[in-house]
Amino acid sequence: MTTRAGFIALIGEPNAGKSTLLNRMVGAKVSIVTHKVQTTRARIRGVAMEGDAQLVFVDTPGLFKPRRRLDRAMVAAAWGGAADADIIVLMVEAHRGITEGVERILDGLSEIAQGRKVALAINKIDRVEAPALLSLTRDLNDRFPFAETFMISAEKGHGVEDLRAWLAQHLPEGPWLYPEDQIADLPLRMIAAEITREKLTLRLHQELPYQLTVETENWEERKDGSAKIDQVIYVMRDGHKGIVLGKRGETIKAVSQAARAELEEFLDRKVHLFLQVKVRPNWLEEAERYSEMGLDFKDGNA
Ligand SMILES: Nc1nc2c(ncn2[C@@H]2O[C@H](COP(=O)(O)OP(=O)(O)OP(=O)(O)O)[C@@H](O)[C@H]2O)c(=O)[nH]1
Ligand SMILES: [Mg+2]
Repeated sequence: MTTRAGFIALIGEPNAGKSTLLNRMVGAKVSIVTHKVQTTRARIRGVAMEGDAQLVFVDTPGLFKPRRRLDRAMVAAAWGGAADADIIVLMVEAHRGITEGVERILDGLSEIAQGRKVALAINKIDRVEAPALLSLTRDLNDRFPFAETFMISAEKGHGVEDLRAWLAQHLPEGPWLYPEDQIADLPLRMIAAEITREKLTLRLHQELPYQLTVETENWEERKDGSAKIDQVIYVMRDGHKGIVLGKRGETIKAVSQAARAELEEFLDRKVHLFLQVKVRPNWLEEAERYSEMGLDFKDGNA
């Protein structure tokens, strides 16, 4: 049997639907998704099988103009993911078209592509009419020599099978990189922290989600089969702590309940989740916070 295997980097602007597509390809939620930009902070690998091919999808942080150290580290992680991949899939939102951000990505892509196959996935086609898609496809292909264009809805599933089949055909021949039943390459404690961060991001407004981070401090397997998970939410100011806790602790309680429910489903067992909020004014400048997130602190150097 000839097997195929390789890495497929999903890149695009924040909110393009990269994590949604990764989860759909894998058939499980391994990367968090929100309606807000800059949700994904590090590279997240998800594994999918298609016939004799093993597709290792690499979800990356969105590409945007970085301002802070964290932003720079995220953008570096995204370009690094693309540079290491066998195939790159650029995701563009159908209804937004060629934005300034997309233009910048196309410029960067020309530099790093170097003979690598790059496919275009126009996502969220459920939001536009067909004629608009044709002209967008033409305009994008005029700007970059994409190997193939796909029109998809990562959320609804349209076109995803065709993309998967094409990717499987174009991966290099070689042995599988992960056991056949593995779906993610991310420590459980990190997935658990990401789930909590998703619930926080969904409930908190404006800049706050971008000024906090979540870490799993302790994970204890109990004799009764349950897991006791302790997590810390680092915020930058006292006032932020108050907002995260909410009136009479209502916000943190809701976050904790939602995160625990999802963790129980993911782990398929009972979970005791304990969240603690700590004020850490300088966490954005602490190397340890970056390694916990799976980012390289030095990538954030200005
Ligand atoms: N209508 C529609 N919405 C979609 C589709 N795919 C993703 N979305 C929504 O777009 C939003 C962003 O999706 P994500 O998967 O988090 O996007 P992302 O590219 O990973 O974003 P970052 O991690 O911030 O870079 C979410 O609200 C998704 O539900 C789609 O095909 N159609
Ligand atoms: Mg994402």
